[in-house]
Amino acid sequence: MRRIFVLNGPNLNLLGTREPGIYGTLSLADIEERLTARAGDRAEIVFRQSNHEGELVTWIQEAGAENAGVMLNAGAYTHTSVALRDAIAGAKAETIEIHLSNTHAREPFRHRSYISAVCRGVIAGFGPLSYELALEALLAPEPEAQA
Ligand code: CA2
Repeated sequence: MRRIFVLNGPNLNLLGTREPGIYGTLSLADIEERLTARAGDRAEIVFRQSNHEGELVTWIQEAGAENAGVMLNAGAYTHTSVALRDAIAGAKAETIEIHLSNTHAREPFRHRSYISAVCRGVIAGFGPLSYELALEALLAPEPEAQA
């Protein structure tokens, strides 16, 4: 079964406790549960969160080594991290950048992503549904394989 690493960056462990107007009321554990249920027997979900940039880099490398898919909500590192960008580019794991909020509708410093250019695609602004949409994108057949 295909493995999909769902990697969450800094402060996302606080989801559901503060800022519900921006990030909703679900906790990260709730999102994991919904995603795992949606994946069913289509994929094994490996769901992790870290507040440390280097740990996220290590997990991207791990996903790349086993040819797994990656869904990455890099949190604030999205807007700062050359290290994450290099890890994604080097690992060659198919990676989708995800965000709960629409970062382009927020402060200007959130409009720039260091990682978008090395990701397969970006899904932002749909709350927890962003995670589920990214899962469907990763599991969808390649366009040329569609009927
Ligand atoms: O919208 C997203 O998913 C973000 O990646 C969330 C990051 C933010 O820095 C990005 O610009 C967009 C922040 C996650 C912090 O989450 C919190 C949740 C509850 C309370 C405080 C922070």
